[in-house]
Amino acid sequence: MTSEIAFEANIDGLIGPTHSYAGLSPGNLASAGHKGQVSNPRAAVLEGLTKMRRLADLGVPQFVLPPQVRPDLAFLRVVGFEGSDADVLQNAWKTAPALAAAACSASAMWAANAATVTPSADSADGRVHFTPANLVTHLHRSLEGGQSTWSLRRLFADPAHFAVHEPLPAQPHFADEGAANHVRLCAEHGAPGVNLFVYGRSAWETWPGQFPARQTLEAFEAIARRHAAGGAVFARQGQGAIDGGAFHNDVVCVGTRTCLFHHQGAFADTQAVYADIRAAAAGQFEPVFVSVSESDLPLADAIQSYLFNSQLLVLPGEDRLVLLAPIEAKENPRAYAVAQALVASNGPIGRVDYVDVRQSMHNGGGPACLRLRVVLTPAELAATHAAQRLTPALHTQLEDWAKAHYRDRLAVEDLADPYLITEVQTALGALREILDLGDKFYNFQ
Ligand code: SUG
Repeated sequence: MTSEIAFEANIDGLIGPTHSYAGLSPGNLASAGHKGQVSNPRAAVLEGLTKMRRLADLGVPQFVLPPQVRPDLAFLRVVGFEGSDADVLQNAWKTAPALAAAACSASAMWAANAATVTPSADSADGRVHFTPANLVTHLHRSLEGGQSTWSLRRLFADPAHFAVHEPLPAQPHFADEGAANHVRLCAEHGAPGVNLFVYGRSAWETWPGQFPARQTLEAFEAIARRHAAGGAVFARQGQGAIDGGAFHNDVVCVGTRTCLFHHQGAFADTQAVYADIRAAAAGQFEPVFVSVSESDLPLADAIQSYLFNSQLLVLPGEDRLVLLAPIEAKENPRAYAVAQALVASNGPIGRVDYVDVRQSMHNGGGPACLRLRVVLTPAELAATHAAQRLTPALHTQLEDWAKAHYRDRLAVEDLADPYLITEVQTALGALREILDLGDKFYNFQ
């Protein structure tokens, strides 16, 4: 246990070269709405890098999580496709396009789904604990857990400070989507916190809605148990929120320090959630709840604008929190009015800034989806893999790398192009050097 000064580091997923719009996520309205459109992977990765650079320039420790290998030929071989790499990809697209599309998705970019994290201030053994998410609800996302585990173990390798667990058993009972459904509140980052775990269903019930409830209570109970996480509060998502397109809680809720900012419909029982958080925080801090009503911001606008899928930041030299929202929240008149009112109200949020991550937004991934938050003490920060920390020099190097290797146009049918396999492997081979990931990091030579 520690209450020494600590920082919230951001680990952003570097958007991969196969970023595309295949409409793979039922319940995610943006993904369905952009199905079949032509993507621009180069613009996507550059948008992500610009966001990372902005955070680093603001004084936030910023790290890069490398893309995973896609197309995932190992997966296609497991499900019966044989022959050369080109044969495997082309036959899969010909005879089982749903499997082929899943194998090509760049969805590991959404690092908020990479893992659930318990900082050392909250864990019984004083280490930072990670449980990579199994993401079993959607096939394309279920391919991520193994590589995410591997990747987090590279970045957080020191066992004296970090424990990167295995994902939970990969079946619906333990359906887990990681930090997208977890909010940590605290007096300050290094002090013990309240860990709010938001679930969509219990493992024993059938979800009555039209869209899947992706997170089970049992998954979060297991994670809280294995991390020995203090201050645990379990809250049920509002069914209306999931039915309206909030497939993760971070589409309608974000929290930092003492502030929980959420849509009125985020939770099944808001007053119970407030009472449980207050009880868990007693003696530590007084939580501040900022709820936005349905009349000020209808759920449909919250989901279209992604106002809540923002990064709520503690910045050096700023008294109040800064909300880094997607540009779509500025363009939606209702969301913009809410943002303006927040700042004027003299509450915990002092400024709202905007960032353009449109390529990711079109698949339902806003600024908050692209990053995994990890609270680190100075000693823990020093124990991370330094080559993955974003500096101005690394930013420039990664921009040049992306411009050299990424296409600026990718239609879904282009994913069947066997040349894409070589292109991606060449790009990732170069990235492996830039980020000093080691020869064995990727499963190709
Ligand atoms: O799981 N979209 C992702 C978006 C994840 C957003 N993350 C958070 N809310 N934290 C998903 O639905 C769409 C991919 C496609 O359709 O090609 C996708 O997987």
